[in-house]
Amino acid sequence: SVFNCNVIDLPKIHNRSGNITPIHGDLDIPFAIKRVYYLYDIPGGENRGGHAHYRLHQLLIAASGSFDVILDDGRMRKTVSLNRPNVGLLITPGIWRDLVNFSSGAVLLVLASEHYDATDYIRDYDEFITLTKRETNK
Ligand code: T46
Repeated sequence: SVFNCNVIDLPKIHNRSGNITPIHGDLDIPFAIKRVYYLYDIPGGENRGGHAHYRLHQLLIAASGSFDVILDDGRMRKTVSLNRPNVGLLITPGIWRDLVNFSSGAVLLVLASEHYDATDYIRDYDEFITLTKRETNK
């Protein structure tokens, strides 16, 4: 559920010449990292996301700038604002996400537990709701 999608404080090594945030899979975050990708050059007013995943675990980081993540488990919604490079949002499988309000120059860094797999996406919201209902009735 959205209750399992928590914000994680990441390590920060600070000195007068700036900061470093190292992230170790399985240590700083609860999954091994198989893929890294980042979204950038997002035109003003554009939204991303609009899907859920069957298996993928992800950590979303605002490496630069800011954006809002609307999480939806089929029962409840919660919105998380990301705006610091040493904070990550964990998204567990089965959560619909919409990414909105990107600041200009925002960079969204994603650490992912699986390689890219187009069949892992649920891109139809009605289908997502049907699947979450089936899940709760088990
Ligand atoms: C997510 C949010 C935060 C690939 O070929 N390989 C990849 O690793 C990715 C991530 C995407 N693609 C292709 C698939 C589409 O043809 O890139 C195109 C755009 O992908 P999508 O419409 O899924 O983009 P977003 O920004 O809506 O979603 C992406 C991730 O797909 C998704 O897992 O959680 O970023």
